[in-house]
Amino acid sequence: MLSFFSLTHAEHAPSHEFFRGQLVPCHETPARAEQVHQALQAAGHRIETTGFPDSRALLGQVHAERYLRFLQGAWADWLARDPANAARQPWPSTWPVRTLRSDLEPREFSARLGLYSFDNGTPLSAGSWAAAKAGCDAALAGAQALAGGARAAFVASRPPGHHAGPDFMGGYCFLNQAAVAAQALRAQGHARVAVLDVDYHHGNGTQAIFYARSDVFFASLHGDPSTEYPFFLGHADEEGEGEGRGFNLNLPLPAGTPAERWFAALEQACARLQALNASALVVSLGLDTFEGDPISKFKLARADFGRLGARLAGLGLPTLFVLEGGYATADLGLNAVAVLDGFEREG
Ligand code: OKS
Ligand code: ZN
Repeated sequence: MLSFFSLTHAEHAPSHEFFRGQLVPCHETPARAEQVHQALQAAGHRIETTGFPDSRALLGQVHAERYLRFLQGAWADWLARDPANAARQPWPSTWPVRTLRSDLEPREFSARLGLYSFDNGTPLSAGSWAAAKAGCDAALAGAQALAGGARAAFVASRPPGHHAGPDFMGGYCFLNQAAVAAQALRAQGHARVAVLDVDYHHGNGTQAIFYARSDVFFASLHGDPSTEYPFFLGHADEEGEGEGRGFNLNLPLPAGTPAERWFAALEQACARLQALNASALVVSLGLDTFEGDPISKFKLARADFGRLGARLAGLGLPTLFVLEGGYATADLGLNAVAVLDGFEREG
């Protein structure tokens, strides 16, 4: 399968994250993308690494301009505060929850970081904007490949994107590559695009971006937010609002869910997206549903990823896979290839 991958991903390389209140080495590392890259090459998939189109205009359609301005300038602002910050990671200090105001942007850097974050688990480094933006450019290149007649393509970018919402970062995500891809497919003339999120974690950012829209259907299978990150979105009663009512489907599953139950939920999502006549599919391909994932609790095995690819090929839609989470780094590339090979065997 034709794959798109920007080496710029490596410029996003923070060292530590807050994880359940402790400062620990990052789970989301450059080695992840390198593993995927190597596995794609070893399996004979064609990989494009340069010459991607500029996704800036599309970014303005899925993210707020003031958020994009903040993120693009964030590292320079952090350094302007103190040159010694080059060797430090910034963290948000205060979040505008509930009764606090979020219409104004404070001048203080850590407060602005809080305004545009929903957690303290999304470390920023010098090249975070460049890496995330390059991932969106790769996503646009993937969408254009579909317009050019490709049956499917894979965007192997990092950092991931599905927790990034209209004006916030979170969960290792800054810019929402899957949303950019869906928006690009809409602009190509697909009247309804489906985004199917199979990452272990609910794609709260993607849901938020499209919640009031009927032209992009969002469906997600994920760990039940009553115990699993991101905790504050992803329940079954979130069905969309206004024009978007009926175009959001959440299928939360308990931690420990085995493959058969997971595939039954996948059938529900597939049935809905077919009933809604989606003509193109974006798959937020998180591979942290793997039984060996260190931070997640579903039980999919390598062979299940092949079955997933084959099932999605059966939908018969132009399909763009976009890499999201997955932290069993040594297995990540083989799991990704299993999905793509399963798709190509069936398609
Ligand atoms: C750190 C964040 C904890 C979980 C992040 C999950 C990232 C992910 N406080 N999303 O799909 O894989
Ligand atoms: Zn995840």
